[in-house]
Amino acid sequence: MSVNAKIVIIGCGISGIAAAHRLANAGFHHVRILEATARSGGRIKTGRLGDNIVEIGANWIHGPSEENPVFCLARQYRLLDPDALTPENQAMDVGGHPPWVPNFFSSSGQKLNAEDIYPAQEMFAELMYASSEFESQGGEPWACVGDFIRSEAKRRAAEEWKDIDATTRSLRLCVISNMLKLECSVNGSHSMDEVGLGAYGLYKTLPGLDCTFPGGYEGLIKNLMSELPSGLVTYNQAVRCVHWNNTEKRENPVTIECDDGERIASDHVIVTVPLGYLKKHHSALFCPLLPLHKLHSIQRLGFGTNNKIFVEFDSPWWDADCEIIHLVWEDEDVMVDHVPDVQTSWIKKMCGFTVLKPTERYGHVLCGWIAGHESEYMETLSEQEVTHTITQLIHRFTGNPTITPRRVLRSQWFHDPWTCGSYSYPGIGCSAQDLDNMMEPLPTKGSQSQPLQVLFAGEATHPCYYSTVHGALLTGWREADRLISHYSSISPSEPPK
Ligand code: 6YU
Repeated sequence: MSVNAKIVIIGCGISGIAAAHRLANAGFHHVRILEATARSGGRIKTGRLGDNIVEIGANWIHGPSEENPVFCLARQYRLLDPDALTPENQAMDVGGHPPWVPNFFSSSGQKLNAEDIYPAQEMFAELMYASSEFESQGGEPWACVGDFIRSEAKRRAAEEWKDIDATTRSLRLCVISNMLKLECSVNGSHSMDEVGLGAYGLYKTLPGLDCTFPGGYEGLIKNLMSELPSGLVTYNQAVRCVHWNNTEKRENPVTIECDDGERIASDHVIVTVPLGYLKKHHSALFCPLLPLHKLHSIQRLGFGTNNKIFVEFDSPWWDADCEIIHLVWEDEDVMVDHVPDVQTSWIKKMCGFTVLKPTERYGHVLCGWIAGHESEYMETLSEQEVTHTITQLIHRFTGNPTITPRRVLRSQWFHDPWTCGSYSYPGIGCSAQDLDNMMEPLPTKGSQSQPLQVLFAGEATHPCYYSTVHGALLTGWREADRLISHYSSISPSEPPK
């Protein structure tokens, strides 16, 4: 197939790249990507901390197995460690929660006994599993995941832990607060009170134990980019407005207006800007405005902030086999996942650290996780202030005032003007219909205008893999396929312009 239709893709993240790849391979000659920044990859961003490679954005391949296109591409490009390729690794089904070896530290400087904590971890895991079991049909007992977890944990604690001493029971409830904060990071939400219970089960996991890219996630982007025709991407070219349904002209019904004033006439545009950007700029980005049902779905879906704070040490203060460090505040037995005063106690939102492994590759580097408005506030502080607060935190939780981080590096996704947060989650009142609305092309069905003028891709448009790289990639392919089948259905005697 050789097609002359003019297609503009807004955004050079994985979804935009995937769409361009598919279209170029199908014989579309006039495909352009317009990217606001100077780089490809979007929320896939590999950085450096001293000699170490660290991921500022996406970290893992979630569910690395045959069904995961990111895993298949990474394998094809030889970007993975042998461990990740084994059939055993691919077959492990952990339901999105890898069984990491934990260390628990408390705010009074104690390393906690795993046996005291385990029942709280187990109860929390059961309640998270139960949260994903509700249908989006209004039958759920609470509107949000946070209320469901708190009320069930309270009820079960009173029943199941009634015979244990008050101190241990209180500590277990504090552990539940820690787990709620961790879930805020996983979901990219400010609080689990903002995550809808009815739609929580829409997210689907794939088998396979999550793995990383030893040479950095951006290796995937570099390989894909090397297979695109050169000059296809224009960098530092932000789009200001998509003028669609341009009724004067039947040819090129879409005009893309860029920040620098350039106007590009096209037949189709694939919009891949993040949901955070869309929430903030939708009214300026589309002329005419988006239909109301689409706008309401953009508003109902959640898009919060999850940031990382990398900290390097000369030597470890955690166990050799430890993979995750939980920080348990002993004054949080009321099961809270956000702090009362962001400016003075933002650090209490940090749920803990994952340990970068293997040690031979990374040395002693931890990745701290902090979500929500506390995370957004952290972004406004200087690197010195963040380093100082992290150092105080570690002194407090280890009881060792001599530990000094060698280097610190944090991400700042909320203040990235082209992302405005980290990734999407189902907000309160969301349903599968909202994700359908997100991906619906414009003009909507039934309109007399030229079809498929504006198409939508990006992680927030995937019906069950939203918030992931594989979800984003699949949406790019989906929208490319939509155009490919549209042009395949036009008879050769009536070639497109
Ligand atoms: C994953 C992971 N991961 C951590 C952190 C982040 C994300 N994700 P892009 O934004 O990439 O591209 C859009 C482009 O558009 C961009 O380049 C812009 O500059 C450009 N643009 C914007 N406006 C423009 C304009 N006006 N004009 C021109 N250009 C414009 N995913 O698989 N594994 O470990 C993580 C993580 C800190 C920030 C992640 C992870 C999410 C992915 O990074 C993300 O989905 C994709 O990269 C998005 O690609 P895209 O093309 O759509 O947009 C049970 C249950 C719970 C449910 N949740 C499960 C949790 C799973 C998510 N886990 C994430 C965890 C981490 C740690």
